[in-house]
Amino acid sequence: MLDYDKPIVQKRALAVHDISGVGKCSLTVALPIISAASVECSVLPTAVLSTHTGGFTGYTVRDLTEDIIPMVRHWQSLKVRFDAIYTGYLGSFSQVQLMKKMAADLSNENTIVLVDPVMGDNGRLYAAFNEAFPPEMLELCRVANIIKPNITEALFLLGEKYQEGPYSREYLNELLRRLAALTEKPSIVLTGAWLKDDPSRLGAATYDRSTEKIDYVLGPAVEGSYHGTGDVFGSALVGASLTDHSLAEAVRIAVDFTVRAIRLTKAASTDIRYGVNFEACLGSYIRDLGLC
Ligand code: PXL
Repeated sequence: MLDYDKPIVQKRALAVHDISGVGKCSLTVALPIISAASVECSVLPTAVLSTHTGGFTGYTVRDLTEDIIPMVRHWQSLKVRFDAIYTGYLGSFSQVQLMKKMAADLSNENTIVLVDPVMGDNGRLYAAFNEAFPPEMLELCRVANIIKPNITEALFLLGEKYQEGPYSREYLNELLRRLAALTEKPSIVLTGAWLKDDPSRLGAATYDRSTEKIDYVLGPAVEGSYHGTGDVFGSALVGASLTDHSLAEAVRIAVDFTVRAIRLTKAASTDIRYGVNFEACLGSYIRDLGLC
């Protein structure tokens, strides 16, 4: 129970994503989930779209690159600093470069910079990106404390060919080690970890930079590729990381939350383009965080 008379210093995260009006991803997911962790979720919107670009056609896009520098300058004039900076879908090279330059200006000495190098899935880049984009994204990954690629994004960062799962443990361990060598600084949370020796489960493989240890955090595998689950998982990871959980604990909480939302959505047989019913799982997420 909260003691309403006790002074609480609230943590503040900055979510840097687009707003896709319909489709449940990016900011429409980050805001409610990070807020559920009792963390203030400030936003730096990178673009406004009518829907996300995965599986819809005819969507509108308004790029907001021009607004990024003035917004950040204003926050600097107010001396605003964030406990976490969480970047996701960045629509252009210049947005990636701006975020790389600005992350330090908005950080304090303990800020967690979590970069989700959103670029593609299932072996392919999303509609807005071409092959020149991954090397730019790699530069942003190098200033992060945690990166959260899926297998497709990890292989694009490494410049390697996509492989279909399930994977051997050795393959994923090596992939993590190569990515760790390439990025030098961040811990890595690799999503879509699906093992040949345990194919009924799916989750994340983690490389903890401080210990160089690799771990697997798995839950039941649910068939189907549900849109926006990367953002649901990433947002839950940010919330858990800012509520005093270790990387391993935060990944466990985020995997459990995402799996529950996917199971509920599968049971309801809704169109996978419209995202997952994470809202119904916020109560159990808050409980897992130990907040009630
Ligand atoms: O969930 C990733 C994402 C975010 N934002 C936009 C997207 C996608 C993936 O397709 O298109 C606009």
